[in-house]
Amino acid sequence: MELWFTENQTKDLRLSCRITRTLHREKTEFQDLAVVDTVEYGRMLVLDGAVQTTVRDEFVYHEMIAHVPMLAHPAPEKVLVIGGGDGGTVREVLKHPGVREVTLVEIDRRVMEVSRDLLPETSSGLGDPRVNIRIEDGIKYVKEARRAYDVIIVDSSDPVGPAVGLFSYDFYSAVADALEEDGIFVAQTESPFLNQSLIRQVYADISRAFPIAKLYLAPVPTYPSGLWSFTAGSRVYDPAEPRDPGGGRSARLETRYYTPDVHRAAFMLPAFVGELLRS
Ligand code: SPD
Repeated sequence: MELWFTENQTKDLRLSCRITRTLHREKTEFQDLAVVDTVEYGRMLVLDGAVQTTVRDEFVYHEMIAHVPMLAHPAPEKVLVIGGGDGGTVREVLKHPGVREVTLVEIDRRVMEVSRDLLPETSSGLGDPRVNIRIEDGIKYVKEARRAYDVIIVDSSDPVGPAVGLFSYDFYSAVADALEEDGIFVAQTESPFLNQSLIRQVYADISRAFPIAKLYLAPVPTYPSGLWSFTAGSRVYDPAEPRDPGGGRSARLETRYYTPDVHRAAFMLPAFVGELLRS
């Protein structure tokens, strides 16, 4: 008998992966949580039916959401990650030796607990002494922080359920206040093929909250359409430029996707995406 997991990516589009087993399934306080073993992409974390991360392609997403802001800032020491309870973004942030403290704010304790049990490669940084884990609402947390972080990364799920408020001008403006004057913010901002009106709105809102707003792209095969966007906001540094004189910082990073050239190239947008941001 064949077993398949199917994500309804839109009402007219599905991604199906053959699975060998379901390791975990529960209804948490916030969402439906599952972990399955797929044949093509390895172990997969699924929230409310949507793929969050797979062992085989997670490096692209986590390296690009973490190293772009971390390298665009000249010396990040204090980092806040909102969402990302699987730990993949924290693992990448910790690769920067100058980091003194990473605060991870995850609303759903079970995402973190299950990831620690079943996704050991992804969650490997969560026990690091520099990591401070808070199980609470990221929106509330950010509203109470002032000039506290060099980098803020929003590694959220899609804008449904608990993540809706993370895609709003009010939230981006609170993020701007929570950052140091020269801090950098990045959020995952969905698919340029399938979520065009959302991307337009998010880009407009981030541009209102920050003098510099830039969108960049990376391929994530298991996310809807396979092409994913991230949007960065900043008051001082250009997020598209790695601040790495002599190449020392990036040379020390162990990465499989990120390089300083990939960093710059990710901001070179295809015509239809550039058009989307101008419309
Ligand atoms: N369509 C799913 C998008 C999920 C983006 N965030 C995933 C979290 C991985 N750390």
